[in-house]
Amino acid sequence: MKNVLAMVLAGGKGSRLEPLTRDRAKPAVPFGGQYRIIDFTLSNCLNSGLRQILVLTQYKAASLDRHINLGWRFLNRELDEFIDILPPQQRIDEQWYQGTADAVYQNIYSIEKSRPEDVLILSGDHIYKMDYSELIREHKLSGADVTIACIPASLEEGRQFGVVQVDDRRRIVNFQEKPANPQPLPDDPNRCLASMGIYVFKAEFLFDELCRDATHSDSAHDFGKNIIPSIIDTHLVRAYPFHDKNTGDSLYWRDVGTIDAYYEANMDLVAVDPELNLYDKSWPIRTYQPLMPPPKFVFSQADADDPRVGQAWDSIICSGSIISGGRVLRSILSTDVRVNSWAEVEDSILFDGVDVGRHAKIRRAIIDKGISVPEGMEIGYDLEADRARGFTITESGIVAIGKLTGLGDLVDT
Ligand code: ADQ
Ligand code: ADP
Repeated sequence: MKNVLAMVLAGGKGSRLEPLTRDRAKPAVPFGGQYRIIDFTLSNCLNSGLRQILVLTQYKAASLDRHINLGWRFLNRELDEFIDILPPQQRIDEQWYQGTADAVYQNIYSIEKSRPEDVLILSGDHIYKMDYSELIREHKLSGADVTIACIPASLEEGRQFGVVQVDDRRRIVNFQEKPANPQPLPDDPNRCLASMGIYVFKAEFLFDELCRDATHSDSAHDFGKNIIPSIIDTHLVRAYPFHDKNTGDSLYWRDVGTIDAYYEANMDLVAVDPELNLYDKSWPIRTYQPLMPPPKFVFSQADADDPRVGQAWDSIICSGSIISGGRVLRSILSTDVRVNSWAEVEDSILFDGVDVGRHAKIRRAIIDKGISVPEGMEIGYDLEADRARGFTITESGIVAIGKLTGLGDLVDT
């Protein structure tokens, strides 16, 4: 792994995750209580033995920047190990990045500095566990110019991805970016083979291709749209089948690109037997954790007729949170959350510092950082009323409440 440089593209806007991406880039969106989405890709890098990692930021990077600075600064530069953030200020020309290839091209000097043999290009947008060292080993052994990690997807999903066709030695013979009619797999008419946007390039080849593409004014300077399709016929581009570190048949790789997908992926974690195991010591997911006291559950027995319970069932409760006389069911509570007496929280995701007032009831909601829910307010029970309050309601009826400008208190109307 010593000669491999990993580049994590972390500049995506994540517009479909609004309002959670109103003030932060998609890779910085909190996940599973104490993580941010990018923690999965960075942990995969570390667990795979990669020690030279560049993170390319662009859109609303302040919170991502802070998270990486606080939680991911432990590698030793004296040993030539680093996780560095490359903000767009260091670009070659004055333009804002165009496509993903442009983002890498603009940082070509930073890449060349570490003289890699191969460059692994990753996205900071996905939740999954993958050992990149197997992909890199196969890439080196096969002598491919580029190796692309691929996963079977439904034809419907295929329209959002790069779709590949391979020959019997897994050479990619056709690549179409987001095709209207994805071509199915030969042995499965309902599924196609999708690019995960994970590429290993021979470094020299990558530099040549980026420089060539930069001179084409009609190019969108994007790996999926331009670079990959243009080299299929002339170079050896191979597909690598994704293996999940969790073993078993299910291939866990989630784009969490919409609020509904994000909600489902979080809710999977509180299932009795989640598809994504965060407790696997052989594949730890690291993050930044603020110093907080342990979570606490307070149950008042002062009055036998008073049903004030401080309990949580089938839930993830992070440090610093206090459930004091409230009830929490199938939910994820991030750090420093308060659930006060007689309040009820069900099937919901509460970010850092959310305070749920007495008698408030919350169901199927996502509530962003620091919001105080006033006493007695109901969220997720009358969706029309929630919409009228300005909350986002998704197709499947999840209520998402973004950070507020101003006081941070919801006003009960
Ligand atoms: P898309 O999903 O459309 O397709 P894209 O928008 O190109 O992905 O973003 C890829 C990654 O780069 C994301 O992590 C995003 O955050 C980041 N990114 C985008 N623009 C950036 C910029 N200017 N600077 C820094 N980072 C940036 C791609 C491929 C498909 C493939 C899917 C798999 O094009 O072929 O199937 O990923 O998800
Ligand atoms: P995160 O919630 O992801 O931890 P931060 O609280 O660090 O993010 O905020 C990220 C960036 O967004 C910061 O630059 C901050 O100043 C800005 N920001 C946070 N909340 C708001 C808001 N309500 N309106 C405008 N900008 C905000």
